[in-house]
This record gives sequence, C-alpha cells and structure tokens, in this order.
Amino acid sequence: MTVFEAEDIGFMGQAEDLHWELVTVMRHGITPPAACVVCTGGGGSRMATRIYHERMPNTTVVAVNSDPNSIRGVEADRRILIGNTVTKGKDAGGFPEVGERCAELSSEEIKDAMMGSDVVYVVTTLGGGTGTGVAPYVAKLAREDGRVVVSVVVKPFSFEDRPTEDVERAIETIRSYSHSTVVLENDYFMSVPDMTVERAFDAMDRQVISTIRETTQRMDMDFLFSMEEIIPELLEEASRLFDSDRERKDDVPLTVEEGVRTEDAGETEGAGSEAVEVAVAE
Ligand SMILES: Nc1nc2c(ncn2[C@@H]2O[C@H](COP(=O)(O)OP(=O)(O)OP(=O)(O)O)[C@@H](O)[C@H]2O)c(=O)[nH]1
Ligand SMILES: [Mg+2]
Repeated sequence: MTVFEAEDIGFMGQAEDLHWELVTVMRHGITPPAACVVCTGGGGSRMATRIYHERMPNTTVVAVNSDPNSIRGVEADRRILIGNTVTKGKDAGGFPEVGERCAELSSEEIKDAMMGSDVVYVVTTLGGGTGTGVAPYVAKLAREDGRVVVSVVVKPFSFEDRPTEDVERAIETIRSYSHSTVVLENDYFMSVPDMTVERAFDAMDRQVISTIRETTQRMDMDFLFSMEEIIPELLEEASRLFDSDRERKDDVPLTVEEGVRTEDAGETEGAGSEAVEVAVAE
C-alpha cells in the first residue's frame, strides 16, 4: 500500500489534485474481491467445469454433488462428494430433502471450501434433488459466515415437468439468504429456431458465466465509487489535523540537538532531524 507523507503530496491548497492522485492509485491498485463459486448438483457441476476453464482472477470453483459417477469427470479447484451414506453411491433421485440432508452432513467441508472468500456465488440448476436441496443450504452457510452471497439459479425446461413448488420453494429460500439472486430459465433459449437441448445448455452456461463476471466487475466499481465519495471528507479531516498539528508545532520551542540549528531543523536529513521531531512530540 502506498503511504503518502504530507510533504510528498504538497498537502495544503492542492486537495483537488490529491483527490485525483488517490483515485489513480486506487484504479491501478484495486484487486477483485476473493470469490468462491459453489456449483451444486449434476447440472451445476457441469457448469463448474466451464467456469473453471474461464480462469477468473481471484476465483476458486467448487463442485458439490451426491452422484459419484457424475462428479468424477468434473474439473474444479475442489470437488466435494456429499451424502455417500445417505444415497449409497447414487444421486438424490429428484428429492430436494435428500439433497439438503446430504449437504447438512458435509457442512464443515463446504464451509472450509468457502474459507477466505469475500463473495460466494451459489450456482445451481433446479431440475433435480441435489442442486435444488443443496443450493439453499450453501447460501445459508455462506451468509451465516458473513460472506456476500450472490446466487445464480437456472429453472428447468417446462418439458422436464418438475414440481413447481420444489423449484419455487428453493428460489424463495435462496433469495432469503442471498444479497442478490439472478433467476434464469432454460426455456428462454428454446424459442430460438433450430435450438437443441445441448445448445440451450451451452448458451445458458455462457449466460451464467457473464453474470458472474459482470457482478464481480461491478463490485470493484462500486468500491471505487464509494471511495471517490469519501475522499473529500478524508482530505478535509486530514487537513484539519495538519492545521492543528502545525499550530501546536508553532507553540512549542524547538530544542537544538547535536549542533542542528533551529532554523535548519525542517530541511535537515538523518539523525539530526529525527531528534528534532522527537523533541517536538514531547
Ligand atoms: N444449464 C445447464 N443445465 C443443465 C446441464 N446439465 C443438466 N442441466 C439441467 O440440470 C437440471 C438438474 O438435473 P440434474 O443435474 O440431473 O439434477 P441434480 O441436481 O443432480 O439432482 P439429482 O440428480 O436428483 O441428484 C435439469 O433441469 C437439466 O435440465 C448443463 O450442462 N447446463
Ligand atoms: Mg444428478
């Protein structure tokens, strides 16, 4: 971090210049928030592989699934197989309650995977039991651990004929734990001529990725703008302190140390000037 000394930046009367100087430093020094993308269920885990290949800066990708066969081919920073004792090596069979139970039993491992992240993206498809049951639970764990929670969920195609109440209940719970929830629908792409299920998945996965990217970028900009707003206040406060410090210095008689003359004190480098500063502070 750059530390500005009052004399480096010509403090008095140049507040406007300093404002822009600080903004420039921040623009160059800013790093994206540490993000963890937790993808749940079979559809979510397939997305995990694609998100992982994007190599987003400062972002780890975690896949959570109950189906050992499906998770095996997933590429991610971390893969968490849940519920082995519950499903006995199978998936959640379309039951969200089963998915949730599996997640509860692995809560420590899921929390550990999110450790150190500022923002958690919960990514899921809502057409089966694992994603629909696990995603709300992950959002809850992330929120309770003080993370910023952004959820991106995908509703199943209408022709999959999933129980609407399961899907809506999951969205409601996810919303209650998330700072922001983006709901996408697989059906959206089916209105495009010559669309196939695979191509619709592909388009949807790209949509999820760009939602994550844009959200992360906007978080940086929000931070930057909020800093821009508070800089004038910081400057005013610093300039008040500087003024009162200068008045105090004027009141205190300078002590001459080791041959440094009083009138030279401000310009003298090295041990002599340090001695003067100490004397003034006392
Ligand atoms: N966008 C997208 N959706 C997918 C993809 N693969 C599957 N889906 C959708 O994901 C939904 C959930 O299906 P599964 O992944 O089988 O369900 P699950 O969450 O693993 O739950 P269980 O299999 O019951 O344990 C379905 O609605 C699919 O349409 C994919 O690659 N991309
Ligand atoms: Mg599955």
